Amino acid sequence: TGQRGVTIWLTGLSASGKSTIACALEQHLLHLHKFVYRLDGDNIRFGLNKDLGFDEKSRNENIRRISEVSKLFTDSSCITITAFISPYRADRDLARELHQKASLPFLEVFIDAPLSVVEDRDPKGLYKKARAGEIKDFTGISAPYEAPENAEIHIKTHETDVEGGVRIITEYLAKNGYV
Ligand code: GGZ
Repeated sequence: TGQRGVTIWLTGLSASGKSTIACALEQHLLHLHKFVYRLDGDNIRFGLNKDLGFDEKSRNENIRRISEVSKLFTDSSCITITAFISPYRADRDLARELHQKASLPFLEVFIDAPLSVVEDRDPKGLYKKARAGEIKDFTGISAPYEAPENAEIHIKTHETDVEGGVRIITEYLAKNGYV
């Protein structure tokens, strides 16, 4: 098809909107008949990475494996969308480096919303549990989130709706010749 692979790496807090935007972006690209695949907690943390938890070392390993898998998908000329908190800058930098070494394009997308906003959304009640000490090492509450400083794309989900977020990404893809 002449399609060029690219990894679109979404990072952000729980309930920031990563999965929602990833799904909507995937649908949009499928409608354009693109070869696209989405990696998220549902197909990774219950399978390949079901041995991993949420302490720092486990998250490092979670992201390392996802980086390697996304690299393989993208090498097969797939548009690969990943939706993981990926809270550590060093882990995201490693993901980028793995792609760069293989001459594969990598786009970091910061799905940004203030903690107060995501805590207010709290769709699964996880923030409430984390505040109550029922979940330990919870990102934003009792574990760090290191915000990107040089992401290619920055989407503020408290100011932009899902379609707007998808448009920001697809316009970037078009402008840079990926679609
Ligand atoms: C953060 C947690 C935790 C802890 C369970 N900290 O909003 P969700 O529920 O559906 O998505 C979150 C998901 C985060 O997994 P990731 O693989 O994206 O994390 S990382 O990239 O940091 O490895 C959340 C749920 O798992 N969850 N415990 N302690 N999120």
